Parts: sequence; structure tokens; C-alpha cells
Amino acid sequence: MRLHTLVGSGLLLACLGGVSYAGCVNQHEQQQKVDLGASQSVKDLMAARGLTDADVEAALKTYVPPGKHDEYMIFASGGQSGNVNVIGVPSMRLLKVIGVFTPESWQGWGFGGDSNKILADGHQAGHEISWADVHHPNLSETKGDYDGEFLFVNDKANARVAVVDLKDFATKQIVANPLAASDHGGAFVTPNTDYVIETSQYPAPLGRDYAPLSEFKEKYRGVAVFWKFDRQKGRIDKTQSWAIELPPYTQDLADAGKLDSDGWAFINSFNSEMATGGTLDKKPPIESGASQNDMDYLHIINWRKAEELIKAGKGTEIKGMKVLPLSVSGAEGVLTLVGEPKSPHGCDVTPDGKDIVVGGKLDTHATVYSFEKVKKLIEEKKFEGKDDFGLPILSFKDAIRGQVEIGLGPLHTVFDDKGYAYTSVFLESVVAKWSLKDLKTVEKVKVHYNIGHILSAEGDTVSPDGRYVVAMNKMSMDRFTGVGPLYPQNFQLVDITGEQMRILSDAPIGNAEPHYSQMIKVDKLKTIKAYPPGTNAEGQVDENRVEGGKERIERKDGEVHVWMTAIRSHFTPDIIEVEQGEKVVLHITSVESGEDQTHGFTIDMYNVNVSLEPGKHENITFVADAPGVYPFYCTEFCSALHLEMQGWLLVKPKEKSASAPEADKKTGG
Ligand code: K7E
Ligand code: CUA
Repeated sequence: MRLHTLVGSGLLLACLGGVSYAGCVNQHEQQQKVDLGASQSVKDLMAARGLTDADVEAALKTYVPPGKHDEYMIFASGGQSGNVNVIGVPSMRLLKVIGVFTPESWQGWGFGGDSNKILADGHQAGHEISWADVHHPNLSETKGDYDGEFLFVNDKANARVAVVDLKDFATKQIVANPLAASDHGGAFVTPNTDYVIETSQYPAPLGRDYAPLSEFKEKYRGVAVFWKFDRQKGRIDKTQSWAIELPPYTQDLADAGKLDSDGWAFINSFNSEMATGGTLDKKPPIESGASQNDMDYLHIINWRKAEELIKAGKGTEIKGMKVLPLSVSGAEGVLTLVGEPKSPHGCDVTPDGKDIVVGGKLDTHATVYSFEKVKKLIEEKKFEGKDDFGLPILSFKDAIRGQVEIGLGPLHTVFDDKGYAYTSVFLESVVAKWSLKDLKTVEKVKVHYNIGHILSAEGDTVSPDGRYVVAMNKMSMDRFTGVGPLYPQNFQLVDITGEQMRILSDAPIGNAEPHYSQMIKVDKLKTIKAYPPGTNAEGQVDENRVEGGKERIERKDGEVHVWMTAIRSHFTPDIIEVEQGEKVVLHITSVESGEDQTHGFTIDMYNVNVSLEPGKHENITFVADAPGVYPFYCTEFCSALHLEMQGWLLVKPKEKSASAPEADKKTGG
């Protein structure tokens, strides 16, 4: 302790590391002015830590000093966590976990308050689903540029889409797809966020019906749902949403056209062989059945035309949603196919909207389709043939601008501000940079194992920022301190400002397999610091909001309603007495208004926890079915007297029935 006080903790470490005590004191005196901890100089520090000049440069480019802010924000898919991670760039610090499909107790999300209603809207066929497989977060756009207002994410496992409001970074809506049994090509927005596109992945009878696999070709289908987004309300309007029936190929990633290709959408597919597996009966597994053909099909959708046809009544209704049938789409030029090589995966429209880039997982190329050529071929009805479902097919070689020699296993492509594209190459574990102009690879940078998606700063907009690319790697062996057999994923921040790409840092992602992510400039976000008083989880001022002085307890029809306020550091009321079996309805408003003055509310045993940010209101309902004394308290260390911010729920045993005293005596011993 004396040593510590004398020389400071940094120097103490150096002392323990073998330098003599006297030497330490001398060093300390010398460095008073430069304040480099135990080091005489930066060089000294670099030597002590084994850092190269490049390491130091990377550190200087990514270090965000205490009190300073990050310049960009990543909204990263939370994968199997069902939620979204928010990460600052360049620091790569985790800023927030947003509860979306999965209850997130930190945010009081899904633990007895109003958020339970939002989660309940995501039930499929009456089944509660408390997790999700989140793949593709997409930011809302205005004229093809991120506007910082909303975020949409899809749940691949259960075919759902969620809307997150970026004013408060909270989920406001979950819509369950009534037609599909899984999704993947979503949630992609059109350039003004008129629609959020959600495309099915694994074919199944539309409307979640049954049909045997022997009727695969006749009864199984894919589907693209165009969820209409009402920006004013900040919600998807299910009544104005519609869908396009797709053939039973396995539709994969999708992207919306922009600028030149605005009004169009592109969805790729694999398993155009329509393999259905059957491994127990010695049939080939789907993986080999689906890899027989050299080509699968890129789906080219004229969604503006589809919208017109739906409005003209050409859709059929399935499970309450208008669906444009394959026959109409094929005949009217809404849906056209073109070949795409070897197990395609990524499908990305270039910033100018002129090209569509597709990566084939078992290919060595990225294929670049020219929208101008595609459109002309469709207009002139120059088709090479039709598929089994009557859909016209364009000639591959007439539709492409060219192919880029990339490396083995290209997946996804993002863009910068200088005319370059960056493709993730899964099998080779590299990021390949190539020129959009002449379709030549100019550089590859080795990333850690098996990169999946890739993201770039404002990369899906009409005007990407350049600056950074992030490699989203599936594996992290040898990379971090061991944490058991389940490894974190690894985000690698790559500097793309110079002549050569440079890896700046590794960021372990310990709670998710992030598939896709998007990066936005933070100055586009307009977050609030407190809610208008009495705001509930759905963003409305709640009819049961409570003002200071109006707290009360009332009984009616076997229910006990408690109108309660929370403010540093007490709840009013703080004593609630009920009878066993009574339904308890708590209406709690935080009457705080100061920034960052959050309370929480929990109660023993009833699985309740809500977060009460300033102005927030929550309604909590449960049946007090077991007699006892249940402390409730604030779950956020809000003040010096936070621990005193508590109260009691007293549940009195039911009056013993007068007619059965003997029985009670027996069981009571
Ligand atoms: Cu993992 Cu976009 Cu679902 Cu590729 S997807 S990696
Ligand atoms: Cu309020 Cu702790």
C-alpha cells in the first residue's frame, strides 16, 4: 500500500516486474512531466508491450479517450440472441443491447410490463416464441440515404420482422409473417422506406399449411412480403402490406434497387433443383441434391408493377394477405429469372443502382449484373426460355456486365466512396477489394477465420462514406483468451482510407452470431434523453399515467389497481395489501425528468422487472396467488438511498372457509 501511494499503480507494476525500488522512484521523478505511467517514453512503452509502429498507429486510430464519443454506430444483428447489439466505431465498444424478439431483463423488456404486449404480437399461430435468429438489420432510408429514424430486423427462424425506433432505441412492433415458415431475404428497405421486404427462405405451403413433400413442386412455395411502412406512425401497416408468390426454390438474400433501379427488388436463390433430402431413406442430403446444377436463379422483381396489380385486384387472399400469384407475375413481367452461378449467397445493389453483385459460395467469382441490360431484355421480352412455373428466364451472358475473379467462396459485397467494392471471401478468409469500373481485384487483406458478412460505413446507401469496413468473422480460435468450447464471433475493424487496407482491431462478440450489420454516422441520430411524462412501451402517453400527488389504490371486480409513482428514492404507495387470489394491476410512472435518472421495479417471485427511464410508464398485471410478504424494490442504483427505494406487497391468505375447519386443522398439522 505504501509503495502504491508513493509511486502510483502503473509504476508499481514495473517495480514488481524487476526494476529496483530506487530506480522506480527515479523514473517516477523523471516522468512527472510526460505522464506515461511506468514508461519513460512511447518507445519505452512499445518495447515493454511488444508493440510495432503499425500497432501504435492502429491504437491511435481507434482509441477514443474518456469523455470523447465515437463517430459511427454499428447496428449488429444479435443472431441467436434474438436482439440487436449497438457498437461504437472506431472504438468497437458495446454501447447497448436492444431487446427485440428475446426478453432482455436489463431493458425490462418482456418481464411483465407493456413490452409483453409487443412480444405477444410476434406469436405464430398462438405459440409464444421467446427467441429469434436475427440476420439482417436495416436502417430506414430517405432518398436512398440512412435517415437515422428506424431500424428493421428479421427473425429467420420464425418469419417475423421487428421495428425499432431510434429515438429511444426500443422495439415498437413485431409482425409475424402469416404466409411463410422461415425468412432470410429481409429486412430490406426500399429507398424511401415505403416497404420493408421480407422474403421466405425454406419453401413451404403458403399460409403455414400442410402438404406432403411428394407434392413439393405443386404445393410448396416461396414468398416475398412487402410490408408497408407508415413513417408517420412509425409502424408497419399490415392492412396495406401484400406479397408475391415465388417458386419453391430456396430464396436467399435480397436487396432493393435504388436510383436507376428504384422500383425493383432482387432476390437470389439456391436449390433450384428442389431437392428435399431424405437421408434416413438413403437419399442424398439437401446439401448435395441442391448443388447439382451449375446455375440457380436471381429473381428480378418489378415491385412497382406488382403494387399496381395488387391495387387492381389481381391478388388472391391467403391468411388475410393479398398475394400476387406466380401466373400473374410471370405473364405481367413482375417476376423474371436469370441464372446465377454456384450456390449464390450475397445479393447487393451498387450505390448508383446500376449493378447487382452476386457472390457464389462455391464459385470464385462475383457476378455483376447490369440493370440496364436486364431491364432492356425484359422490355424487349428477349427470353431464353421458361422455368417449370412459367417464369421467363433471361440469358445469363446478355444480362451481366462481367465477372470479377475474387477467390474461393465470395459471399457479401459492400461499397466505398471511391468506386471500390469489398467482398467477403468465406473459404479464403479474406476481404477482396475490387474496382467497380473495370471489375478487377486490386487487393486482398487476410482476415481471421471465415468471414461471413462484411459491412462498410453507410455502405448500403447511395453515398457510402468509405473510411471503414468491418469483417464479421464466424470463428475466433487462437484469437482471444479461452472461454470454453463456444467461442465468441469476431468483428475486425479495417481501415480503408489508405492505399492498402489495414486491420485496426479485433472485437469479440460474446452474445451473438451477427450475420449482417449496418454502420451509420452518429450525427444522423436524434435520440431523446427523457420521455414525455407517462409514455408507455408503445410510445403513447398511457391512459393510466400517474402524476405526483394522484397516487392511489382502488379495488374493483376482484382486481386491485395501484397508481404508483417512482422518484428518487421512493415509490408511492410503498405498501400494498391484497388478498390471496386477487389480480394486481400496477400502473407505475417515473416522475423523474432529469437525464439518466432511471429506476427499475421488481417484485419477488412474479417474474416482473421493468425499466423506468425518466417519464416512462409501465402497466404490470399478475395474480397474487400465493400468500406471503413480497418486497418490491428499485433495480437501478439510482441514488445514495437507492437501497432504501423499496416497499411491500402483502398477500394475505384467503379467509379459511368456515365450513371446513376440521380439514384445515388436519393439513395444518
Ligand atoms: Cu449469415 Cu446474411 Cu443470414 Cu450471409 S447470412 S453470412
Ligand atoms: Cu430508484 Cu434505485
